[in-house]
Amino acid sequence: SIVNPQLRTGYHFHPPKNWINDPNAPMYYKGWYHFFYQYNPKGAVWNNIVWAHSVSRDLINWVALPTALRPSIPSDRYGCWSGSATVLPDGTPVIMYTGINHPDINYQVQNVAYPRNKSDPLLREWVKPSHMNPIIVPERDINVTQFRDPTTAWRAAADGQWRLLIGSATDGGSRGAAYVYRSRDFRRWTRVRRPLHSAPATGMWECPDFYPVSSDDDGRRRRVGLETSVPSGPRVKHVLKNSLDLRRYDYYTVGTYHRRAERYVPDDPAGDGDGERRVRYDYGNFYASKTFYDPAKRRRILWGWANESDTAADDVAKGWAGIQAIPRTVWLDPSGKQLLQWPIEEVEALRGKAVTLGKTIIKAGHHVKVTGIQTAQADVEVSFEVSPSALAGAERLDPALADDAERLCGVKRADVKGGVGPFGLWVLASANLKERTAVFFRVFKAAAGSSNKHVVLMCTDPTKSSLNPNLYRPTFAGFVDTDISNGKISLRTLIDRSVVESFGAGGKTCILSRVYPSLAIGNKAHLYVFNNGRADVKVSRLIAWEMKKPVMNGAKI
Ligand code: DQQ
Repeated sequence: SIVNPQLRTGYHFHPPKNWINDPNAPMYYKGWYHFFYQYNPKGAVWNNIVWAHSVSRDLINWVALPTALRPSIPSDRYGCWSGSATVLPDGTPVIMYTGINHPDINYQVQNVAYPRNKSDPLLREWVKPSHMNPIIVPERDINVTQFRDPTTAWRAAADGQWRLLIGSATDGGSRGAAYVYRSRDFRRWTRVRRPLHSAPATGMWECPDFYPVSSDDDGRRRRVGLETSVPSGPRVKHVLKNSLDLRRYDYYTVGTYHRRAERYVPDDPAGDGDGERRVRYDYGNFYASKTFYDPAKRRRILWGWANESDTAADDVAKGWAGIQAIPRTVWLDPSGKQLLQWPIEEVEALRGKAVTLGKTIIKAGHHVKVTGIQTAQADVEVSFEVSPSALAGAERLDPALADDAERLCGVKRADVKGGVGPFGLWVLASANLKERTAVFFRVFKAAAGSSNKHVVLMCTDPTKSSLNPNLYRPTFAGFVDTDISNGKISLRTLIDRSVVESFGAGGKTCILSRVYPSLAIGNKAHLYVFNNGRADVKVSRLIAWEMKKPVMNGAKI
């Protein structure tokens, strides 16, 4: 294997070995966080899919439980695919998931599973009542191979009916769609003929997610998440997320849920289109995500899967593939246009030894090493400042690239000198700097007539992350919808051996990237602040913490 075993992540969720993909049915039950995920018990490639199950008190330390769902009934004999949990008003948690019932084609139906023993807070055993399953089958107008991934259900107080979404596609598979199913008793489900929402040329919508959000706090500056059944209203919007199989990215829009019409209308219709206005949870490696409402801390938490960027042969050789991103609290940005995301506060319990950098000018073309801690596993928070007058030296934005952050970053990589930026971090860097992953901002002059005077690009450039060949090393990028006229912008990066997970401008733009250094491993991994622009950049404050290792699914109960 070209991938060193020491690159196995530490504090990002993972099982001891084998393949993992989508997060499934996250929920809070009797004091425990439950997490299920798509898992291959027999190897490090996608196959033999079952639901693995882990529990945690804090979303950081995890204990593995026995497999929750494995093929066992005619309607899931060939696979237990993704699904979600709903906690019924009497406290019963129900899982609904997609079963494959055919050996040759991925014929999809939905099944339910109930805990054998509701008084077991660990919910160790799940039963699939035979008189109920399959609970939903595709009707004649639905493509049976594009009908999967039921969401958590919500219930409208007005009529007492449950609703959930199932991902699909119409128009011969080209038009992505999310169908609403309704039920009075959580047993008999009927489809609302017109989808809740659909969009042309987006292909199959995998793993839809649909939930209310607000930007309110609890009066003590804590963001409040909303339970899934809260309706759209004056201070409440809805988010619809779909995982586009065609692109392998998770896109969402913010809009309004019209319950009576059973329709969702995005505020910005262009958000559904193909252009720049499409927003993503993460502009890097992050897919098939799912949120849940945490009643214990009144917040909404986002889980997302990050796969590997090495080769399948490497995955087999190293025996593992796939991790989950750090769970993120999500809430509505006060602009109402997008979400903000931040690592759950519990991550901070892993912070150990710290180093800080006070006010430091990083001169044009210079870099500064952050020393005193190991940084192969670290949490780094940094605030940058560019003098407002220096912003005049920002580069012009090539109109041909103005809509396409990813292409822009592909052209303007970390090593391409700029006006204001590129500035940011080199992480997982070798002592000779032959290996380094750059996470950075780059400021451009906005086109005349734009609302802000500047356009801010956030980018992760892994092209120099490893001397090893055969790695997938795409540059990842997103625009940051922020007004930088005061010159200030912040960055937080979680480093975990082969993960670089970054949150720009307080969680406006996020990028997760997988890298596999050959030199920058363990104590040989270093951290720098760099500035490859013509304007000086001030670090007003940088703190980096070493991260401790949590309990990660090592022992089974
Ligand atoms: N993964 C599951 C499907 C889902 C896809 C199968 C998304 O249910 O559509 O492992 O990654």
